[in-house]
Amino acid sequence: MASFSTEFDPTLEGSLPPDFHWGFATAAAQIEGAWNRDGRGPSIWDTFCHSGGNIKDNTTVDDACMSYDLIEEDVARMKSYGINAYRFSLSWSRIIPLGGKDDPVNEAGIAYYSKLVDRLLENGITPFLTLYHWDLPESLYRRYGGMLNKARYTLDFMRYARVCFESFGDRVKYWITYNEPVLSARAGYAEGRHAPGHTSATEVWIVGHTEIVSHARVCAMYKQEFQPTQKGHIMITLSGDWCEPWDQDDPLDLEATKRAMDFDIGWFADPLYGKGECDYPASMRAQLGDRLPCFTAEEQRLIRGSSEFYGMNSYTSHFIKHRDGPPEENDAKGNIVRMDTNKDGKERGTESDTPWLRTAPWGWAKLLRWIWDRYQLPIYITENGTTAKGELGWRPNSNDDILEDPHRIDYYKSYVAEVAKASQEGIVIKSYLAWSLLDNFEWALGYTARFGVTWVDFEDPKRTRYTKRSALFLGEIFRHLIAQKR
Ligand code: GBH
Repeated sequence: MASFSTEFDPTLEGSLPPDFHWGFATAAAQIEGAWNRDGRGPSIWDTFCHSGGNIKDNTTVDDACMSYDLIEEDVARMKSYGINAYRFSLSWSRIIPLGGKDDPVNEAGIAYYSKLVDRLLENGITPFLTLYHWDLPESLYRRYGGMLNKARYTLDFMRYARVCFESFGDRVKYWITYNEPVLSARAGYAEGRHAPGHTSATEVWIVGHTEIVSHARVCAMYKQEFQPTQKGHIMITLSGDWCEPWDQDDPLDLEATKRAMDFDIGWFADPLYGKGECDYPASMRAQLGDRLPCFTAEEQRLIRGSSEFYGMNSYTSHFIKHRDGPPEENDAKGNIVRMDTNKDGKERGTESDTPWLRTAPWGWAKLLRWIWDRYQLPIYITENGTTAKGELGWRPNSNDDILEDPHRIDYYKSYVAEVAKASQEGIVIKSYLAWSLLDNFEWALGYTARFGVTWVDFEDPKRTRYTKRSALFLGEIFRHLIAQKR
């Protein structure tokens, strides 16, 4: 299998602009390891893993992919894949071990990320930095309940952000405040699947409110104090998949579908980017009543327009059925059921190795247009990718063995083609960052879901990496799609 280029659609050649960013995304807790080294303090994910029973394969993030130790090797690998952008997250408790605004800064943590940023830039790779990808410092959770305390948390988050802007902002021009705030609030505080493992009907809405308000305050601070000299950009990354009614002719399914997208996307996107008053979607107010906090006038002004671009993570598409009867007490999805087929038996897509995820580019194409029409600002795709069956049991035959992953190649080929087509239509898309550079710690699923374009040997104390074919495929297709600078 020497080259894929013969398979590429000639009508899409050069459809992406010369300054298009393509590359991979990762997150600190999922890859770094070195959880207690060089002064790092614990995060709620360390505690969640160590307390046992929360992770499918009973593993921890203690060592993960050992990326803390292997950055030279990993950057060399990125370079060999031909990427021009890399999105990673900072471990707050590596930078400020106790997390708080008056707590000491850990210079070793700053030095680590500073070196990573330098290595990327030396290799022509633009860094995208996420401030918060779910790993709250454990001590803030203990002190005052973390995000449950908006006033105290926000001051601590702002100070952490300030340290990051001061330390890296001379070189880093793309900042992401939160990764998928819906997910960290919902899975962590309503469903209990993620740290800190709460199952509450009220906390999830408080945590979400803290996230959006603290995001907006950090954006205001960045724009006022740093952007004039550093000339970077700031945004938030939202998750969300396209939803389609299970029964097109059932008004209850039509409503449920709209509700599903309100709860998954509109919860944050409407206040941030919507028209009219800055508020949560009406369908959420209807279901949740006064469990959903209200914005003050000052918060409304800060939130609307705070994020400069639409940061977008999406993986699949769903058919949505209404649920009969009232929602479960801690429902945070809009009282719906997700289905793999619609009423006529149409499948949403080919299975991956992960039940929630199917290859469904038809919905991704619709979602790109929906976001563009509804929120009208440039889109940065910050995550998209899949697992593939058979990779858990794979073993390399030699050091340079390549894992053939046709399922992932088909996925990427179809999703990236939709990005190119949307771009030809005039939808402004600025980046495509695939999830993920490496197989890594998939939260509650531990190491049992491999999303990487690089296979990692988790039984090997050195965490040896092996290339998957899809890494090379992506390089080739983006060389075909990105127009040459003239
Ligand atoms: C992203 O989350 C994360 O940012 C990243 O850290 C993660 O590794 C990656 O994607 C792959 O999962 O209710 O059982 O149907 C993805 C968010 C996770 C949202 C699965 C929808 C559905 C689970 N998605 N979730 S279920």
